[in-house]
Amino acid sequence: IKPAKVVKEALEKAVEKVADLVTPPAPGKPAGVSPPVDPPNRPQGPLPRKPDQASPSTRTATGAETGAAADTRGQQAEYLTTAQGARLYDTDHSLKAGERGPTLLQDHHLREKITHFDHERIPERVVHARGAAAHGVFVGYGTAAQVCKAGFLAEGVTTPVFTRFSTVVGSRGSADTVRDTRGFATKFYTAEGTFDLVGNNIPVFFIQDGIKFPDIIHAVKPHPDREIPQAQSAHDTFWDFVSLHTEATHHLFWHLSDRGIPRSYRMMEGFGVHTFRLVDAKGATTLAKFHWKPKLGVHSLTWEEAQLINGIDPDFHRRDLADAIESGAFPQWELGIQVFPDTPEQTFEGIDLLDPTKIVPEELAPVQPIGMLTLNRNPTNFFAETEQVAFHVGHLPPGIDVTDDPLLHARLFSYLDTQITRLGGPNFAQIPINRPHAPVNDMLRDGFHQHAVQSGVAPYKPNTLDGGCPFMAGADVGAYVEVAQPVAQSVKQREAPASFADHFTQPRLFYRSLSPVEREHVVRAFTFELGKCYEQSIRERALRILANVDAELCAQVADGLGLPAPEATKPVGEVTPSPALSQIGQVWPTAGRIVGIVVDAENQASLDGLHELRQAINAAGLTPLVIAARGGHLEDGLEAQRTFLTARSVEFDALLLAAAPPPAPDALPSRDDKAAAQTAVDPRVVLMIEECYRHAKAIGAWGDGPTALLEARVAPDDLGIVVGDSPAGVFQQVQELLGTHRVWDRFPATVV
Ligand code: HDE
Repeated sequence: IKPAKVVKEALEKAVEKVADLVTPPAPGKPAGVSPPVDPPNRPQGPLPRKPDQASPSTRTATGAETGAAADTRGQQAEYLTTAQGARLYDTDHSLKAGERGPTLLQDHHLREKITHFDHERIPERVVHARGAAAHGVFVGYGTAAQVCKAGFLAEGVTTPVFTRFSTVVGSRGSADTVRDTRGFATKFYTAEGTFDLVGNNIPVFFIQDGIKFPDIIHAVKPHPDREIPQAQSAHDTFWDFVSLHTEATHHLFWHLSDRGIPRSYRMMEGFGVHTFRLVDAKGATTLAKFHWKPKLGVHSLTWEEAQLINGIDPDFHRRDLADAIESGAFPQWELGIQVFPDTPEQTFEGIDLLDPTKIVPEELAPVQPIGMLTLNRNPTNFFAETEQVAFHVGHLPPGIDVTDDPLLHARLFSYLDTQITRLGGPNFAQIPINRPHAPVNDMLRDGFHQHAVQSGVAPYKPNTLDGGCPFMAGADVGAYVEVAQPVAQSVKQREAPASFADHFTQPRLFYRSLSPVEREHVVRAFTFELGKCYEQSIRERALRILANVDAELCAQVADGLGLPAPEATKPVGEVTPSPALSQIGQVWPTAGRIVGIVVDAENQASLDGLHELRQAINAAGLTPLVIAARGGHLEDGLEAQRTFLTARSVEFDALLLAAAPPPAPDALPSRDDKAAAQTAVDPRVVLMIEECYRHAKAIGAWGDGPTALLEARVAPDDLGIVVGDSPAGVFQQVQELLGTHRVWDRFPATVV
């Protein structure tokens, strides 16, 4: 009798649950309009976007504009099912022999759910594990047609793309703003086959031959014994390697410059690094280097900001990219090429074009624009798209070929190889994000995760049984034909050419092309990184390299380390600076910048004109964030988006002070009330001002705002401080200052 009773009760409970599911929604509560307080009991639309994301315009690229339904969520369909499509009535309780009894092995739903979960993680990328990506479009200008026949570069041709940015060293969960090189990989889904431009934000690389890649990566990754430090280059194994391996010096200088700590993925240049060979419609060839030029200019964080952000918002770059796209501030880059005659020597002005540790200064070979990239849609699912995307330098369309750069050749092997492990077999090209948009008709068969149901009996060539199909194409119908490049009669050997031997002239060229403030940052970065090494011999060896590049730089770093500056052993001569290498000195668009506005809810005057100010900031393409002591409602249509507890200066490109808010009760949780009472302005606001000042940011103030400035010991007439009567007038001047990114003149550089 007892078991029957238990079964009956269980059935009754199940029926009750099913009845719950079909209960209609409360009247007057339309689905998906406002966040439900209680969990919904019927399918509803996705939650609305948060207010920050709705500025500067409420436009998103998720609708008809791109044809993608980014808001589609699997969870929105009506009933939960198993992977086989059977509807479920309960997913919270395992099937048990009685309420308190043991769990039954026959519970297929439990086993399917747990088994799938157990296998949810795949190996992260061995390098570039941490990344963020977006969809977009590339439009060709047609200007490349003279040198390259690739169809996607023709005038007005629009090609869908997917771009993934990344750090190199850190693991998938590491912080965004570490000092590192950034990956900049773009998949062009062209009509002639996929083209992957797998580049970095630094135009040179640490090594000249791919066989050394495992060495440099083992050196920079965390120490194998304790697995520390995470996502850092400031440690002994890295400096041990690069101080012994002088061909890394040029990349090292870029890595330690402001390029190693970008403000945003949207504000980075990208480089294909290697020299490629372009082929025109008649078969003539040209050598070329690819460059991405950001419309917003190249901007960086300060080192202190970068370190703070790693703790405060480890997702800073990922969030910045997604928020900008969500708000309609679509980032753009112009694709450009430097072109060189395809001579047998493959050199230009004495620079070996096959050496990936060398640049060709833009003043010698200008970057010529050939198209525009716009990122306009966020991925719908991080794992399916950003994690599973597989780039490969060998994915080339007709018109783009490789050269004999030995680094590029190792890469041509590595990407496919690593993806077989990472994506669980050879069929990853069938994953939606990797599927070419050109028709695929291969004879690759079977293997793990085969999704195609291939018909026919003759996946081989030649055949008669499948009608001889598929046939070979000629160049006239778009076949990819490698350039018939002569190969030098030579001996087999493991050697580098003599033209790869100069490791110091170009680092000097880079360093001497920077403005004094940028050079000062490089000096500090070397001093910081070497200061973090334990081994004295490594520091001394690194200084010997610096002595060869620039005696002044070496002396300053040596001074910081408390070591004597060594003499140069292979000093290089004078160089002609390349102004294009400096990121400072130009005025850039300010779109997409974040402006913090400090208000005091108790002081009505500080709220006056805020609506208009927010509108003006939005209209200028920037994002205003109102900061108050408490979150929530301030007045009609005005909410505080940050509080003194959640806001930190590093989130803002500029700070506006509409008030000098007194200390809130939660201002100083770790200090006694007496100390708090002595402060006229909330100390967290004071800290925000101090940090913005130190990080050379523009600060504006009106109303009581100047009082807060004084509390932070910032003089109202100092450089980059704007004090005025009206919010709009102050913002206008602050926006002008933002055009140059920072007010560097506030702190004149001490380096020569
Ligand atoms: Fe990569 N690199 N790389 N690399 N690389 C990978 O491929 C490799 C190099 C770059 O967002 C891996 O799928 C070797 C230069 C980017 O998914 C791997 C060598 C440049 C990304 C690999 C290099 C890059 C990768 C790891 C020396 C700039 C991320 C996971 C011969 C031009 C792509 C993967 C993404 C990823 C190998 C050097 C850029 C292991 C052997 C130079 C942007 O295959």
